[in-house]
Amino acid sequence: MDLLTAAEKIRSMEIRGASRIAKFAAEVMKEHALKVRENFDEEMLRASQILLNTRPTAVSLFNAINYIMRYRGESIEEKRESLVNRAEEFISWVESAQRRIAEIGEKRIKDGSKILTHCNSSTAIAVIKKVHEVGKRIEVFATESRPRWQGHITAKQLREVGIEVTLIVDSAVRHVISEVDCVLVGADTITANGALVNKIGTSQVALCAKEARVPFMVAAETFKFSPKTLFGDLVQIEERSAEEVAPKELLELGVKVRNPAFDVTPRSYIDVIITEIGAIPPEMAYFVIKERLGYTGITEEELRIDTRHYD
Ligand code: RUB
Repeated sequence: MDLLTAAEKIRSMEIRGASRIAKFAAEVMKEHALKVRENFDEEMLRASQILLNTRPTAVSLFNAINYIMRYRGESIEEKRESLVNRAEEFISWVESAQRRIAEIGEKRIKDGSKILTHCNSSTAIAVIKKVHEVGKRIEVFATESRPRWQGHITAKQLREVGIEVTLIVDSAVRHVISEVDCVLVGADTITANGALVNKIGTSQVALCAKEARVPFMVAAETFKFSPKTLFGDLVQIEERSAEEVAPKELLELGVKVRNPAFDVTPRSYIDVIITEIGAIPPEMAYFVIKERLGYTGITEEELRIDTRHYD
């Protein structure tokens, strides 16, 4: 697949969800590196830019590209080999992290639980499927997740493995929250101060959960933590087209539409973040970025150099 087709698949959301986007970008970078014959550095930089310009919010894409672009080598062949190895390492990180998160997360959900989830997170779903696999009886409330209806994908994926699922409209969360034992969602980005950026509506779910004293859990691989936020960068919230929300007739009347695709849940609403290195409080985000992602002792300037082509 050529680079522009791949980028369009992410932009149009044919490939979506923070983990899938990151893994797909790694596959595309690898495939592209295998085709490059000359000007390897420039060509891979160009590929990075094209992929990074697709969707702005999920830091997993940035972390994937940043990881892969730290290839080393003198000759083009050495560089290619190093890049391909790093892309493959990243892909196996995605796969193994999700398996580990499922094992850790399963223990946090009791037999007989009713779980509410929002949008379609492959990581949250991996946990829910694991709970079902080990024989606990569970039920899931899945929100529709307007305007793109990712909740339908969630409902289908859970139903296909025999899990009880009830689909609700996004605005029914407060109505059903008293029947729910825990909320489990995925993440697009976790900031240095432990805030969660995830599908629009997540913060309303968190608000309802807090008021009803229902635990709010996040399933997120460590590559969803944002190094850039250490230096004060704000996470860019993607605004998508009005056509996703409103029919043509309304738009023609001059009705304005806002369509933010993500929102921010402050850390005080989050009970635990289940990562592949453990179930941690959101306050640990800083250490995940510093120690796990290897930004130990790095200065802002070094981060800028490291990622200058991604801004
Ligand atoms: C998807 C979304 C998901 C996260 C986590 O948004 O918000 O909750 O990406 O998913 P979109 P995963 O559909 O706009 O990409 O756990 O699969 O990484």
